[in-house]
Amino acid sequence: MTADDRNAGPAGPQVDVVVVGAGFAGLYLLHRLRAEGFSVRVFEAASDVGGTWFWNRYPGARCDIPTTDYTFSFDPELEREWTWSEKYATQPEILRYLQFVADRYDLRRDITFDTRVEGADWDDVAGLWVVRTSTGETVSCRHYVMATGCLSVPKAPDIEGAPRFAGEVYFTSRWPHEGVDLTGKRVAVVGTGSSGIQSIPLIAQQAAQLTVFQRTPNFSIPAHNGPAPADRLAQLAADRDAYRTAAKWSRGGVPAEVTDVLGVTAPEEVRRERFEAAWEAGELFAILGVFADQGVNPASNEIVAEMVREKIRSIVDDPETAEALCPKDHYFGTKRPCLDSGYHATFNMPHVRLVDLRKTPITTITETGIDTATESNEFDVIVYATGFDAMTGALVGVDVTGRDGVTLKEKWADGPSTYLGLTTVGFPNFCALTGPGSPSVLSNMAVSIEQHVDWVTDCLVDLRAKGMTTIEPTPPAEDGWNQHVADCAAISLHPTANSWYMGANVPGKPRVFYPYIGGVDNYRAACDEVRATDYLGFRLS
Ligand code: FAD
Ligand code: N01
Repeated sequence: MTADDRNAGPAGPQVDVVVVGAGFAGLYLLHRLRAEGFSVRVFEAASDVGGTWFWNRYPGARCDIPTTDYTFSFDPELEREWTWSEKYATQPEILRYLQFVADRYDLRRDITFDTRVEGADWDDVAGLWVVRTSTGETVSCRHYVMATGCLSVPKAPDIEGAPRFAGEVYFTSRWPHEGVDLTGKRVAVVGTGSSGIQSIPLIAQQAAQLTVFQRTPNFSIPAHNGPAPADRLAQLAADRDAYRTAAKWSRGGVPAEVTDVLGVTAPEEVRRERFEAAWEAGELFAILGVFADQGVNPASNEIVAEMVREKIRSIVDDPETAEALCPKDHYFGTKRPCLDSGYHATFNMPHVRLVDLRKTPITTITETGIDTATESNEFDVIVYATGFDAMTGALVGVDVTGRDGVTLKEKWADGPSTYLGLTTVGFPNFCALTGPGSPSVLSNMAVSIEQHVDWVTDCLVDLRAKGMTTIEPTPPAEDGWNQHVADCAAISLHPTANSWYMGANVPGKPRVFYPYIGGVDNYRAACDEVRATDYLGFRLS
C-alpha cells in the first residue's frame, strides 16, 4: 500500500486492517500484521490494553489455566523476559503482563483508546469496510477483524426491582479501578459462577455480613495455587518448543494426559485414585479428563460428579448448606467448572450465609435490599456476579452490515453461522477471532488466540501474494462447518445444560451450542488443511 492509498478517503482504504479490541487477541494481531507490513488501526473501548484483565478487577480474579500455559508463546525472547509469580496469576499481574507486551512491541501507537466501534459497513463496489466509532471518526479498511472477546459484554441485570436499590452496586465484570472497601458492610453477592466463586472468599474476609444468592450451584475444585507447577516448568526448560507444540496439538490447548480409562468399567480403586490425583492437581483439564468417557456417558460423568459432591459435604459443616451447594441439575463439565481458593469453606464462617434461590426465589430488589419468597434482607452493597452475553454479545452489539445491507445481528438471529468459526457468508473480508464455531472458550484461550491470529495473518499475506483483495466463505462450506460443529456438540453431554455455552443465560438468546467442541488439535488441522488447499471453501477475488 502506498501513502496515497492510505489517504485515499472513501474511495480507497485508509488502512489495510481495522482491529477492534486490545486484549490478548487484538494485541497479538496488531503485532503480527504490522510485522508483515500491513497498516493497522486498533480501536479499544477501554482506556488501556488488557481486555478481560483490564475490566475484571474484582477481588480474587485470577486465571484458571496455569500461567505456564496462559501466556503468549510466539516469541521465545518474550518468554525469557517474563516470569510468572504463581501457578494461577492474579488479575493485576496478568494486566501488567499485557501492558509489558504492549510496551515491548510498541503497540500502543496504533491503538485508539476510549473509543468504541459502533458500526462497520461493507462497500461492495469499493471492496472496503467503512468503520464508524463513538468519537465520530470514520475509517475505511480492506479487512475488518473483531477481536472483541467472548466474555466482554456483561449481562444486563434481569432481576425485578434492580434499579431501585439505593446502596452501592458493583459488577464483578466492571469492578472499580480504585477498588472497593467492603469493611464492616452488609454485602449481597448474586451469582455463583467462576466470578462469584473466586470473589466470595475475599469479600467474606472484609464484609461484616455476606449473603450469597445462589440460583444454580456450580462444580468447583480447589486451585491449590502456589508457585508455577514444577513439572511444567521442567518440561519447558528441557524443550520449550516441544512443550508448546504439544499444547498446540492437544485437545484443550494445554499438554495433558489423554486417558483411555472408562469410568463405567474402571475398578473402584482406579476411579478413586484418578479422581484424587486430579483433585490434588487442581487443574481444569485434569478434572475434565479423569475418565475418557465422562464427557459423553452420563453414568461415567455421575461418578466424577458424586465424588465432587462428597468433597463438598466433607468441607461444609452445615449439612443443609452443603447439600444446597452440591450441583445436581447438570452434568459435570457441561458448565465450566470453577477453580477456587477456599470457596466451600467460606460457608463455615459465622457471618456468611447461602440463600438457595431454587427454594426461595428473589421476588424483588428493593431500595434497601433483596426480598425473597420468605424474607426481606437489608444490604449496604449488592455485587452482581451474573455473567456475560457470551461469544456473540460483542459481535452483534456492533452494527456490522455486510453485503446487500444484511446485518450480522439479522443473519445470526437464530444462532451464529460461520465457516471455521472465523468468517461468515455475506461478510467479505470479515473475521471474528475466537468466535462461535471455534474452540475458543472451551480451550486455553492463549493458544486458541495465537492460532487464530496466525491463520488470519497468514491468509492476508497469501492474498497479497496472489494479488487478491477479497475473501469470503461459500455457503456450502459454511453449512458443512455448522453441521460439523453441531454434530460434535450432539455427541457430548454439553448441550443438556442451561449454560452460557448454550446461550441459556441471556433471555431470548438463540439456544445452540456456541463453541466448537471437537478439540484444539482437530480444529487446527482443519484450518491448516483449508490453507494448504488454497483456501478450500472460500471464494477469492
Ligand atoms: P478480551 O480480553 O475480552 O478483549 C476484548 C476487548 O475488546 C475488550 O477490551 C473490549 O473493551 C474491546 N471491545 C469489545 N467491543 C468493542 C467495541 N465495539 N469497540 C471497541 N472495543 C471493543 N481464558 C483462559 O483461557 N484462561 C483463563 O484462565 C481465563 N480466565 C478468565 C477470567 C475471567 C474473569 C474472564 C472474564 C475470562 C477469562 N478467560 C480465561 C477468558 C478470557 O476472556 C480470554 O482468555 C482472553 O483474555 C480473551 O482475550 P480477547 O483479546 O479475545 O478478548
Ligand atoms: O458468569 P456465569 P461468570 N438471578 O454466567 C447467576 C470465565 N471466567 O462471570 O447458573 C440469580 O458463569 C447464574 O445463575 P444460573 C469462565 O469461562 C473465568 O461467573 O444462571 N442468579 C450464575 O450463578 C466463566 O465460565 C474465571 O442459574 C443469576 C452466575 O450468576 C465465564 O467467564 C473467572 C441471575 C453467572 O455465572 C463466566 O463466569 C471468572 C439472576 N437473574 C470468569 N443471572 C476464572 O476462574 C445470573 N445469575 C479464570
